Amino acid sequence: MPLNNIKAIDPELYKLIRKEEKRQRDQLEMIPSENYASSAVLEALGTVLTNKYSEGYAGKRYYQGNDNIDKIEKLSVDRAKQLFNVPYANVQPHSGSPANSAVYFAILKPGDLMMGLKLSSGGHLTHGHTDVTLSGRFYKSIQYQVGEDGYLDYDEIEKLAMEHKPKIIVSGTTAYPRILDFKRFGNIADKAGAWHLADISHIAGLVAAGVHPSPVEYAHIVTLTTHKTMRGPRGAVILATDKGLAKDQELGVLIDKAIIPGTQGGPHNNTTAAIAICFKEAMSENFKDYSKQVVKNAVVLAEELKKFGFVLISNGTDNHLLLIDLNNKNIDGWCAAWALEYGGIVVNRNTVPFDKRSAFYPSGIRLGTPAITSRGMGESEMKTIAGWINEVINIAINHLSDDIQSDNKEKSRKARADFKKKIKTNKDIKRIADEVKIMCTEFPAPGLK
Ligand code: DSN
Repeated sequence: MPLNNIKAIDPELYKLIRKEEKRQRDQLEMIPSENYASSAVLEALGTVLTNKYSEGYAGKRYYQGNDNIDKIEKLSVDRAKQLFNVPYANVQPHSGSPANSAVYFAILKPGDLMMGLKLSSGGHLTHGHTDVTLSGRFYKSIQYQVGEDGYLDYDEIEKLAMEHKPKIIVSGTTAYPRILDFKRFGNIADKAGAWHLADISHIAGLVAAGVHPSPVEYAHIVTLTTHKTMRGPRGAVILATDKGLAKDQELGVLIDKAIIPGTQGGPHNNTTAAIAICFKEAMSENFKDYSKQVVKNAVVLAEELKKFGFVLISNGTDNHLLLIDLNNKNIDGWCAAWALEYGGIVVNRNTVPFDKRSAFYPSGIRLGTPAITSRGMGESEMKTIAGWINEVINIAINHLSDDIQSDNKEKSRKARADFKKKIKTNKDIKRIADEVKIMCTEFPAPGLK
């Protein structure tokens, strides 16, 4: 992108944006919730649509001058309905957390009981995590977790649901590498008399492409973000299904009202347009092939990492992500993630189920294939990447000191700073970062070409 005006007005910011572009170009983006939006999506985000206020919905706005915005929002809504085969869509949520909050606002009362997957088992903050979150503070919450094998235990979920009779059951994950049985979740919700919200933010692209089973037949409401496997702009969508409208024919009205005036003001119209583009792109054969490759790549990466002795939660993956439990390697996720970043491989540290460490210094790392697959990388690159990950972690292990795990916070902080310094300047880590860069040059990223 030219960015000539930014360069003229704000050279300091211009440099930072160019640096971030370079980072995204030269490194392997392996955070599973990230991706490269297409040039068309990026263009839509930078249009004059950002100038307009449009509180309300098409044909019923509180501001004048919305004829064009009405048509754009309608296009986006119609494409959402077509892509996911649902009768209702709201494309205005500013992102995933506001989308979930709006759903709760639409159908729950403060103090109602909700049920979702525990954060440390791969759930999300908005799925009822403790009272540090809105969902955990304004609603009562019970949480289910994965079993020792890393898989969801549906009998246990059913037992919990029947015992507590929550008003809503959320099926949805942010760090779960296996197929979700939405049919079983739907049956459990029906039996318990609960609403079933499927939060498919992570797997939305795989669902749209038919690579992961769709929850639409079994959930009343579906939420998704548009920037992860969907490969669109940073945004979110709420869908109501036929099953949801059968439970309450006013469901669409409740959700509309929960967005505005309930929890948001004006929609971000530039994002709405970019979502319309993203959904158009997702209807292509190309996107289906891409999504299949995302999963193939994740499976190969998992198998290769296992050969190096890495322990994967649930022993592998069915989707776009892997969760590595580093306990057997005696390195925590913080040290591993920093070492990998210096080696040009960007992942995020993550708790693993039943983690004994904190969320800030957890036992695992989470990595995924959506962004690197958008660059066109395939199985052979996954093998190379697994080799680099193994090499980096081994180098990192050789530079750990006992003080890193000290209970003395100051000692630990200093030891971690020393570790980072040593790893950053390590010649083998630098060599790997250079090798990564060469591979990245061979696979230009969409939107950065
Ligand atoms: N932050 C997202 C993720 O990385 O999974 C969830 O909101």
